[in-house]
Amino acid sequence: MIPVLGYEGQPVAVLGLGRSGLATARALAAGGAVPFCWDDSHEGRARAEAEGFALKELTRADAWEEVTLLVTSPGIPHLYPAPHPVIASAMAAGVAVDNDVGLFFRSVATDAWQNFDVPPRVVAVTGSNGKSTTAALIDHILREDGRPVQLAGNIGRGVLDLDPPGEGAIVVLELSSYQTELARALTPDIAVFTNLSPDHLDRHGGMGGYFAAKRRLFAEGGPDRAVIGVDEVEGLYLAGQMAESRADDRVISVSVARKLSGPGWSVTARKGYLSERRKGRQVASIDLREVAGLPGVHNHQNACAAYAVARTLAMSPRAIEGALRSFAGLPHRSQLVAEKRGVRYVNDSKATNVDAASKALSAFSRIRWIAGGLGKDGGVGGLRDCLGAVAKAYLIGHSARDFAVQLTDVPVEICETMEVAVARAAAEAEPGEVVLLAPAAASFDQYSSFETRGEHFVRLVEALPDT
Ligand code: UMA
Repeated sequence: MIPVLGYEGQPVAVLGLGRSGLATARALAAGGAVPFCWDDSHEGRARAEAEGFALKELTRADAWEEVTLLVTSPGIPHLYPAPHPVIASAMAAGVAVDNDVGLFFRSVATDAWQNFDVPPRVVAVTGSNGKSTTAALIDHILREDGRPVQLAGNIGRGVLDLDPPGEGAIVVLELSSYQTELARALTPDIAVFTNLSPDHLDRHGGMGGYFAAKRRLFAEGGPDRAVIGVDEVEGLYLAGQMAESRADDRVISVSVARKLSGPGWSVTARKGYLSERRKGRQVASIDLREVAGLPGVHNHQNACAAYAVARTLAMSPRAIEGALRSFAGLPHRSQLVAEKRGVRYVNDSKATNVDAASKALSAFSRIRWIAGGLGKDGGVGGLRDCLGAVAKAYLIGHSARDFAVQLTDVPVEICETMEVAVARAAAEAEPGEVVLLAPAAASFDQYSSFETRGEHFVRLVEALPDT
């Protein structure tokens, strides 16, 4: 763990006792602070008590008299749609509010770093889509190169849970807008912005607030190097703001929509070919079409961003290419589960909305599509232009009938359950086709999470006959 520095002997309140909150309480205690914990749920409080942490009812009016700092968890609203009452009362009492990410950046560099020839570096990845895959891919590429690397953040491990980085180490963080908006310190050496599309707008007061939260990673005077997806206007604007001139190689621009010319540094992917350009010349290229773990244009964007980071860290294009080929993908995100009787089975259970499902559907040329669950506003209406590769849709869950009404251009079958959908799709699929779980809906009507839905799909596929 990374002991939190700067609060020795001081009382610090911790709100939310999930993964990030408990890691924070441990790291505060390790640094000599006196953590007081609170969680609205009985289970959360019980977890902290089981580890010997003191509880303090932060909802009481006199809770702040002797508290220096409140550290809160990303899932707890601090601003919109309304601050959690505990955060509101801390702010009203003039108590500083921070999160584990802010404490990480304040505490990660220690006196020991002065003795390192190569100090540790922190890579932070944000964006709307692809940030988990990009962060995991950077971790994988560097690991394959034998670098001491660790991965944490929104991807599932609290940032204060990391081991203190040693000589030449690299820390890769996936950071959500919830995390970047609140952190009081944000000083990565390399920052990555994958792309931007509407998400979590209720938590940020709209699109402007959402972009502002992510932009905080790129504050003026911030990262030594910024890798920025420029296919949306926000990324283009950010890249322009970071660069001193067109040739400034502090910014590496990434695009999967167009060829980038000019004297700057860019990594683009078009028609499956990754191309790196510097000073107006192509310096390397990679054929991504055969990289099984990264299918589709959205994954090519992730590959470009991870490639750019690895180049910044002095890896050769050929070494990066080798590592891309051995990347297995993340569970539930374009995850190739099996190939049986010439049919590939792909689990994209994380495609819980239309935007993510459209990207999954654009990645393959002939698809048996398993969709449905707890539908979102607009259902699958937004997917009408993305169905060219769909041979048939097998619909499950609460939204099955609504989706069937909307999907007028492709054959559909109401299957209700995953068992029936997998069996029917497997029976009808021809060699060369892909059976794709990309639900375009939340899982909560039939499962506790998108992970349990994806795991069920995987179990059913594994049970299918091999020949
Ligand atoms: N809680 C309260 N009051 C509230 C709300 C929650 O007390 O009003 C308590 C809950 O009872 C629970 C704790 O807060 O005990 C949960 O805190 P949390 O929701 O912040 O979850 P953590 O377990 O700390 O996980 C967080 C991230 N969760 C969220 O951002 C919602 C995890 O990202 C992250 O992996 C983890 O820290 C480690 O850094 C998850 C996520 O869903 C994967 N992220 C969102 C996304 O990807 O879309 C942003």
